[in-house]
Amino acid sequence: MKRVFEKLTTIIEQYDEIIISGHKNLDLDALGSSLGLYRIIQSKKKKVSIYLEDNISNTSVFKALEKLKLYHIKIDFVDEHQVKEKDSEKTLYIVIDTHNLKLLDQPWMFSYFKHQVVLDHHIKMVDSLVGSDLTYINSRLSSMVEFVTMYLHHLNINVSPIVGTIMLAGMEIDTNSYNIKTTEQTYQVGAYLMRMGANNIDKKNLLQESMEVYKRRQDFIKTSYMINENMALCTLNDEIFQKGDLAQIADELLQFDNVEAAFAIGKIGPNEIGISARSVGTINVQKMMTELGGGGHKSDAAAQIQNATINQIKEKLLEMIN
Ligand SMILES: [Mn+2]
Repeated sequence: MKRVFEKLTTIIEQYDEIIISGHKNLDLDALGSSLGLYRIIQSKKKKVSIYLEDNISNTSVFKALEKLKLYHIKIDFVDEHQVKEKDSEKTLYIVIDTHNLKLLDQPWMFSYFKHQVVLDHHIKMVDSLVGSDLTYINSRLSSMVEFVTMYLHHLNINVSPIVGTIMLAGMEIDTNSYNIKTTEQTYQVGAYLMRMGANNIDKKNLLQESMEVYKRRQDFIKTSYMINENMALCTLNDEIFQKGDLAQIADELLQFDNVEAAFAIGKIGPNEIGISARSVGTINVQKMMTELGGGGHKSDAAAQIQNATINQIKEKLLEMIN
């Protein structure tokens, strides 16, 4: 990876301003690696900011942002409007932890900037983003935190203990607590972050709830089934959920074999049912959700229905599909 680090350094040095962006539904790996990279760019005396989506749905990320404030770590986070004010020719846009345009919170940003870098560790897709300056996709890495920590190590740059903690937590999430994609290097990176002062109590606190939420989501995913040859459905129980929970389940169902569209239906209020729909792009779910009174995009849509039951919405959906 030494060569990539050197290339990246050369690229960073060419720009006065750089924006880092993770994927939508930002998680701790995307945030942690962005923070590490932020530190590197800052050390090169460049203006740097991290794009942050409007609604943070991930509890761990929310907690991490609170912790940064608590420890007085100043990070320049920017929103969509602030990004629009940046010079699209002179600013470098770095996408980290995804190489899928559809997984960007604001897909327009990618082509808006003339110069881009794409850094990811997910298995390469056919329609992957290509950065004008650099594309580096390495699926042997456990996480983008692993990559950025190796980079920090290469440059001999430190991060603050709380950033180290967030990074360590991000790596733990992506490796499912060092059970998958974990190599000798992953542990070395963990050791390096501990040396920076990463704190296990803070880390546990960041992860605690999210692990429960994760497991709960997995339980529902287990009960999901195919409604025809290319569509999957998950119906939740009688508890009240957040709209974001439904979206995440539908999103996750897309990763399975043959699934081109996925739906999650559940209660989002005492008298309100929510349905979230996702597609890989081949099936127009917006049309379906519009019929249910909702809307969205071709591959990402939802509807909220008052005074209905989960079963009624499920039946409507099945009717529509048949
Ligand atoms: Mn990741």
